[in-house]
Formats: sequence, C-alpha cells, structure tokens
Amino acid sequence: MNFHVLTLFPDMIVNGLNHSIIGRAIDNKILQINTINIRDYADNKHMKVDDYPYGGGAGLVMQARPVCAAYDDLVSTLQKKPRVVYMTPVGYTFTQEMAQEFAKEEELVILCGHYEGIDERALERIVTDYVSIGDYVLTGGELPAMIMIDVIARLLPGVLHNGESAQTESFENDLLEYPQYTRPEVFEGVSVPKVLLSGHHANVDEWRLKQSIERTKKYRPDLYNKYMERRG
Ligand code: 6GU
Repeated sequence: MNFHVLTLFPDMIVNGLNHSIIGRAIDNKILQINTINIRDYADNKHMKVDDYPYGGGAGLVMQARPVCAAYDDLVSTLQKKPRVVYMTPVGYTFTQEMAQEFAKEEELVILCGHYEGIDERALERIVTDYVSIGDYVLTGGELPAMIMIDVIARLLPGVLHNGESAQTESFENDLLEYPQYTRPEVFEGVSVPKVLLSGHHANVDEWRLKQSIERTKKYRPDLYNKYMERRG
C-alpha cells in the first residue's frame, strides 16, 4: 500500500514512522510512505503558502493554490483518482472500522493542514474523507496522519509477525485488553497472578476475559454497554 502525505513538514512523517514494526514493513516493501512538501508548490520567491483569513480572525490559512498544485502533480502520477483524507477536528472520528476500510486502498492520500487550516475551496475540490482523531486540539495534521498510518499499516498482510498479531481483536469484540506479565515471577515483591503459571488454558482464558470485562466497565462504559448488548 502506498501512503502519499501532503504536508508542510515531511520530515516529521518520515522520521516518525521509520521505526519498529512500521519501519520494518517499509524495509520489506509492504508499504511505502511518499511525502509531498506543499511548500515546493509555492509560486513566490519567499515560498509563502499561507495568508490572513478573509473576514478577520487569528492565525493564517493555507492557500488553495499550492495545495491543489501539489495534489494535481501527485494525481498525474497515479492510475486513478485516489481517496484523499483530510486530517481535521471537523471530521468523523477515526475508528478501527474506518482503518479496515482504508486498508483496502492501494493508494491513500493524506492531507495535513497547519495553522488555522486550509482554504475551503481546495478542500471542496480534492478531499473525499474528513477525519478527526478525537476531541482535543492539535497544532497540525501531521501527528494524526502518523497515527492513522500506523493503525492502517498494522492491518496489512505481512506487517505483523507471528508474535505480534495477538492484539488484533481489541476493539473488534468491544473489549479492552487484559493485563500482561513476563519474567521475573516476582517483581519488587509483586507476584504474577497464579492462574497464569498454572498451564490450565481454559482457566487462563476465563481469567483474561474477566479482566477485560472489568477494565472495559471501568475505563470505557460506552464499550462495556455495547459488549453487554451484543451478548444479550
Ligand atoms: Cl485529525 N487534525 C488536527 N489538526 N487537529 C485535530 C485532529 C486532526 N483531530 C483532533 N484534533
């Protein structure tokens, strides 16, 4: 899968995703992260791509022209019109389900705004999906883009290796993960729960499910209610 990120800060994206599991997947050519610097499409010698908002107000707005020029240049290299996701608090909240949909695309364009956002006319022309990562304020769309890429990438075949695939079900069954332990058996006087050392798989499963349900009830009553409804 190819991610094409339109941004003013390409280094942030490249450096942020070039590690651990996603870095390995890039090395293995399972996915590719292509960044396009919107500033390269500025048409003035100061390479300025933003200006004051019409109607007044704080901050600067990214201009439509360089954003559209960067997009047009990218699309001219692709076979068909791609989905274009704009990272914005004014969007549908990103979910695991959305990630599964995006993971079906061969090419995915992600547009990152900065400052007070992007001229609406550019968005109307190129954006197919408006996606927020949650109810808080960020300075730009780069971190959200990285989060979205990470979530989508780990769904692609071959990205997770055997030992890493276990967590896949979290959120798919509306329950949060159970607690994990590794060696030593006693750390600062605190023992690993006995059941995990018993070798009795049915009891281990039962304990883990109970832990998952308790944690979901405590931290995510919304998910807990969904889980209880589904179980009937
Ligand atoms: Cl996706 N982008 C920006 N810039 N701010 C956000 C966001 C996205 N989601 C929450 N806040």
